Amino acid sequence: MSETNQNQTQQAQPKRKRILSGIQPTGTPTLGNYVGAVRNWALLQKDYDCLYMVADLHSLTVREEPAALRRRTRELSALLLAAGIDPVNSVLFVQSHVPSHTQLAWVLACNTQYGQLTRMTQFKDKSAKHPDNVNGGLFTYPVLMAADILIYNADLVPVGEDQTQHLEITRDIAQRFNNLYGPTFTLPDGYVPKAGARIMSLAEPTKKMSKSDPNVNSFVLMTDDRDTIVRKFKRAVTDSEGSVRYDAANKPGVSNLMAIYSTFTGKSMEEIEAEFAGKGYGDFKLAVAETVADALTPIRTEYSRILADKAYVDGVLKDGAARAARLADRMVAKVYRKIGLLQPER
Ligand code: ATP
Ligand code: LTN
Repeated sequence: MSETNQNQTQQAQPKRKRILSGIQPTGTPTLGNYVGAVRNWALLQKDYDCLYMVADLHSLTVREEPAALRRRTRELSALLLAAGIDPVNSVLFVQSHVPSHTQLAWVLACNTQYGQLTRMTQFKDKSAKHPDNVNGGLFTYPVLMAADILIYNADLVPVGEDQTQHLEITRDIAQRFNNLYGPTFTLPDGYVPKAGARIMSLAEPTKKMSKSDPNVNSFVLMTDDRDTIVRKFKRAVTDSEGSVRYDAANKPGVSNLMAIYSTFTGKSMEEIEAEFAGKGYGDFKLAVAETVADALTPIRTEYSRILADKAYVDGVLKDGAARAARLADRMVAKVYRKIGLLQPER
């Protein structure tokens, strides 16, 4: 192809939209993290330019042993690769490896109102959970998250439902900044799956399934083996009615299991009700467990293989950080210029 033709072809192709998302290395990801976020991260790679990040700085808001944090950061990276994140076409990196995120976070913090931050439900929840460590990082957490997103001009942010408030504040911060200093940031949209955006705890189905829950029976981990998955689903809290029927308000346990089953099989709630009509919870729980185990087993196998090659994982992260930093550094320089920070001599 001649150079002119090539240029024309390139011009004809619309620019692909950009995605950024992150996950904290606070424990092994659960089925909730998978269905609400990670699975979509892998699927969306086909149509978007994607950056995926292990949010290690965000995880500092909860106290953790340094050695465990280091180990979990590498493990989570390996698990994301095992779940289908393609490190060549997407960018996989660790948040702290790209220092400009924290540089932008400071500027954004100076453009975010105290009152706005006090309204964040995650801040209220986490403060209640860790009353001995209500630190400044927990309070400014959404500002760093806004920086993660805005620094790449991300168009779309795939997350579970619990993060929608953080996306709203991100748009707010971006809008306010653009009004003050001229068009700078893209206003990002959330990508929250229709089904599975809020998988509930198996032990207390009115609470969200969370990887930092102290009760190991409350979650299924992405790395659990088949026997463990079956055991956890068998123990899942249901109700005494004995019929598989969707009613989130009155039958939260059964409805949660139906939602999980639906996201993996594509079946509607009506189809699931028909499938298990006249059958007990035992059969239903086993079917859900087997379906989940079928989906997670290949990821678990791939995870062990990838994690054994530490040099490979570290190499991916090094390459990812370099590619991310090229974009992020440029945005910070632009923001610094716009707000009037004197440019240093180069
Ligand atoms: P922690 O328990 O440490 O608060 P977490 O399990 O909530 O962690 P995060 O790292 O905060 O996990 O979240 C990673 C992604 O997974 C986010 O997009 C979040 O919205 C999504 N997610 C978390 N829990 C669930 C859930 N129960 N159902 C659906 N999506 C979820
Ligand atoms: N707060 C998110 C993790 C996170 C994130 C991000 C998600 C940190 N930075 C940027 C999307 C975009 C959470 O899942 N708790």
